[in-house]
Amino acid sequence: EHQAIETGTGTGQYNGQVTIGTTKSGTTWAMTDGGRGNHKTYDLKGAEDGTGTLFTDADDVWGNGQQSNRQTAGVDAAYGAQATWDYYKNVHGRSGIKGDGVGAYSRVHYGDSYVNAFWDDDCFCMTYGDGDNNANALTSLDVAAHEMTHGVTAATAGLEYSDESGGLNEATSDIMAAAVEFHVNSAVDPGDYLVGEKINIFGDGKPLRYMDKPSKDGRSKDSWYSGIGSIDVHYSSGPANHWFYLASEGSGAKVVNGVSYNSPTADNLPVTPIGRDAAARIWYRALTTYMTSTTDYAGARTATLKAAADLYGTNSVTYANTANAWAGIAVGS
Ligand code: ASN
Ligand code: ZN
Repeated sequence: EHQAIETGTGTGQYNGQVTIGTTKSGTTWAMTDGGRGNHKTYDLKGAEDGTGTLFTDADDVWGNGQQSNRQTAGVDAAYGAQATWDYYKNVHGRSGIKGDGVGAYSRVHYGDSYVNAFWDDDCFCMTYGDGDNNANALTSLDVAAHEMTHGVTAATAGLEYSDESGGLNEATSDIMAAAVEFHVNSAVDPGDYLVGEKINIFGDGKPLRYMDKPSKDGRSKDSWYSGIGSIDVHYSSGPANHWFYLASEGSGAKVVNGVSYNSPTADNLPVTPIGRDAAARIWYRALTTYMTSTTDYAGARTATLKAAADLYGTNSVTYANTANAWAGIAVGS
């Protein structure tokens, strides 16, 4: 049967009113993004396996901003996948997670009051819980971009999810999530260097992680040290997240989009920023060209310097300040 590529309107819990790519078949629209490799969004209806039910609709107007409307979480997940697809396509020239133009899929309403979201290499899909008391779905833009980026990492460097490579894998997801958020920079979710600031995961409104000073969460590390590979990958990611902040914005106090940051350096020397776009381009090129499954912090430094040399030249100010940002997290000198 003929399928037409359409653009629907939706209202998510976090992204507000957005347009989402849909597909029309007969008189019914489906949450299948025809312009982005047919990426699909499914309703698991509390199940913890399978794909559940593809979201469909009679008028191509989806969700109402309330979590009680089943489509609302679907809108945010679909929008997150769409924004992340567009970011990789428009900024890095990458078409889809594998770079082959083929969409993956998202599943929302996983389990009961499940407070997490995850990427799974086996289904090559993203999954989102509904949060504590099924009140704050884990479907914010940065969380979606984080999970989808796990797919990009799996399809490229393949950073193993343990030891220092595991921290770099996690940081890659946080870094690209921040880049996606800044790229969209919508009034309802302006770009920031916070992770999960909208999902109220602790019940006190605080974000899950901070990139300017990762130790603000009480667990993540600001700088590299010998042995950091033995802590949880969501905390050994701290120094690389901190590298991205330092490279993007520089050390010290700064306000970006109304959020105050204050980033220290390991050696107390100042870091001059290269800018967020250069930092993201360097990280992406390092990930896709030079990092491997066992890359550690020292290897990540080398990979980004090679990437900076490719993109900007070894005599560039950008190259020098890329290295200075690594010194700021006690990697290299
Ligand atoms: N939300 C977590 C993550 O993407 C799930 C996990 O720990 N695997 O890292
Ligand atoms: Zn992750």
